[in-house]
Amino acid sequence: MNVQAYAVRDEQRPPDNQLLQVVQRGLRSQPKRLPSWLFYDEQGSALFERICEQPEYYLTRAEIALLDAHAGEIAELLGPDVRLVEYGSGHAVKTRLLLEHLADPVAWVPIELSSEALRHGMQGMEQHFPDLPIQPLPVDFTRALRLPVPPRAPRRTVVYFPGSTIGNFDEREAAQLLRKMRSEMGDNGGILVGADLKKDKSTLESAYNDRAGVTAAFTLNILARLNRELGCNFELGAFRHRAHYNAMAGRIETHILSNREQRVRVGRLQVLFREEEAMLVEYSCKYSLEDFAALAAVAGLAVQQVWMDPQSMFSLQYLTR
Ligand code: AVI
Repeated sequence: MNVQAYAVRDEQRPPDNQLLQVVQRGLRSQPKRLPSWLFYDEQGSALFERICEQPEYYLTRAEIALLDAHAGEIAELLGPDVRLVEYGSGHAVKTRLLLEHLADPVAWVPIELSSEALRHGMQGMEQHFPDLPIQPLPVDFTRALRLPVPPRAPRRTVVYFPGSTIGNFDEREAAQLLRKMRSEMGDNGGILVGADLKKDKSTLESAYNDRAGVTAAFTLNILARLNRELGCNFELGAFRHRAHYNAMAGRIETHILSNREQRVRVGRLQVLFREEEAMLVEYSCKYSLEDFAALAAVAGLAVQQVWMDPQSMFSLQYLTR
């Protein structure tokens, strides 16, 4: 899926030459934190693909089951002549399930920063829907967008944001992002967004601590990436992954922990890690239906319809003005 993501708190994805400054700033702050878009280099994106196949990571399977069961009904609600603008389209597997049911879509606008993932997603789509106009945008969807002029006037623009990637933003950022989508979709438009649901702690923690250790490798790949791209000297064996569910905040919080006191070179900076010091790298927020309706309301949106998979693990929500 190669999802490109996504800020932890205030960090914004920087131009490449600012990577060092962003990392240094995060490692100077107390507590230390790093932005979660750092997960998604080529290796990290491949690891995320593998996470989606792990038996404990129910999110992807649940969302696909949901689309299998309800895509026809969803398409009916969206109506004909839709322009589908997809945030973080990646390989766009789920999009195909939806497009199979959409009547006369005007265009698919995949927004994806990774050119490799964008190409892959477009190839698959061209094969399945040779007549579908595709208008790719190789940009960061968190930034202001200039949508391409559609080939014909759509009846409505729908922003599609699957995968519960919205959960990787904190509340303030998520509301900001929904507000941005609201202005992009226009008066008659809508937002179709995947939102993972609150559930028992053990199911949630297992999903982010799979037995095969793929999620742990995904997390530690951030340090490997900093070694590769910034010439840091993180010793991967001296750190570990920890994902725990903060029930009060309703989110999985993923940290990288230092196994011992150690110093690491980050550019000209020598960063001291204390034994057991934790560095925040990701939030994965989980919602009740009420939580999500409240979040939508902050962004000036109302939930029109909610679909869930047969086990009620995951939701797809249609928001309008
Ligand atoms: C992309 N995003 C929705 C994933 C999630 O579940 O928060 C990223 C992830 N992190 C660890 N496992 C998966």
